[in-house]
Amino acid sequence: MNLLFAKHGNKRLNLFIKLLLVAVMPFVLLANDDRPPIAYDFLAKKEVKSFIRMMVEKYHFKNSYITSVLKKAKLDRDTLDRYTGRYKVGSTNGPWERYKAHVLDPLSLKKAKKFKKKYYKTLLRASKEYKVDMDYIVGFIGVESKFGEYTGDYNVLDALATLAFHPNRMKKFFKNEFKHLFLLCREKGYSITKLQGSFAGAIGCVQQVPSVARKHKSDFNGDGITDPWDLEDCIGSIAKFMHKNGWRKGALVAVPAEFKGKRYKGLKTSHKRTKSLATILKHGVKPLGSFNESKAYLLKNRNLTHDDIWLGAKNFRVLTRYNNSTSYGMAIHLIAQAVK
Ligand SMILES: [Ca+2]
Repeated sequence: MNLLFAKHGNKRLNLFIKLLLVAVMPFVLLANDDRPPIAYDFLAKKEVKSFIRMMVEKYHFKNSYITSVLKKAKLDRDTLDRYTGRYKVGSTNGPWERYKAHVLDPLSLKKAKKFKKKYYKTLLRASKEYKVDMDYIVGFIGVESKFGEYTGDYNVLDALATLAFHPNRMKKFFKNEFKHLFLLCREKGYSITKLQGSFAGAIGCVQQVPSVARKHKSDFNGDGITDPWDLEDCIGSIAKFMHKNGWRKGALVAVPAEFKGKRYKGLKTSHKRTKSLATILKHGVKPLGSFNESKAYLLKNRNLTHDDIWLGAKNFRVLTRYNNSTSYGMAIHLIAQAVK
C-alpha cells in the first residue's frame, strides 16, 4: 500500500504548510476533502453479523462488546473514496517530482540528519543487533511519518470499519485488518474507539496497520512497552523487519543508470522481478556506478518530462516489501544517501 500521500495530507497540517503544498502538491489538497465521518448502521449488514459471530467463536470476544463498538463506528467517506477509484492513492503513476518534493526536499533531509544525530546510539545498537544499515532505518521513518511528525489523525475504527464493509478494491485486506484491530486493542489495552492513524488504519511512526503492529512490534527502548508511537521502538521495529526480510548489511541497494532519450521504452521495469544484468545492458541501460550483482531490478521513476532509470540490488526489494512501490523504495534509498 502506498500510504505516503494520505499520511501527510492529514487534517493536522497547519495553514502555512497547506499553502506551501498548494504550490508543489495540489494533489494533497485535492485528496483531502475533510468531510467528517457520519453515523452509519453497520449492524444492519449481514456480513457484519457474521464478522461478530466469527470474533466471538474464534477469538472469544463478548458479542455485546463487539456490537457496542460497531454501534459507535462511523462511515468515513473520504477514506472510502481513496479505494474506490476516485483518487488512486495506491498508484505509482504520479510524477516522481511530487514524491521528491514531499520527502526529499531540503527541510525533510535536514530533519533526517537531525534525527540520525539524535538517535545515533539507538540506530547503532539496532544496526548491530539486526545486521542492517542504520541510514535505511532513518529513511523508513522519514518516509513513513517524517520522524514521528505525521502519524495520522483519522479515527482508525471508522476508517477500518468503512473499508472492511463497503465495496472497494482492498476490502478483503481491510476486513482482516479490522479483525487485527480488535486483537491489537485487546492485547495493548488501547481504547478502540479513540485510536488515531492514517486513513487506511495505519498507526505510529512507521505506519503499521494492525496486523503489522502485532507482527513487527519492538520494545527497543526497554521500558516494557511495545509502543508504535515511540521512535526508539520504531527503530527496533524497522530494523527487525529489514533483518527478517533478508537485508544484507553493507551490500548494494541501487545504482543510477543512463539511457538514450527522455523516456525509457526498452524492457519492462519492475521492483518485483529481477532481470540478468547482461539482458539489461543489452537493452540500452548503462549503470553509472559499479553494480556487483548478476541480477537486477530495473527501476523507473517517471518524471513529468523524462524517466529516471535505476538498477536495484537484492536489498532494494526489502524496502518495497514494506510498501509495494518503486518510488517508495527509491525515496528511502535517497534519504539514506543524504544522511550517510
Ligand atoms: Ca518501548
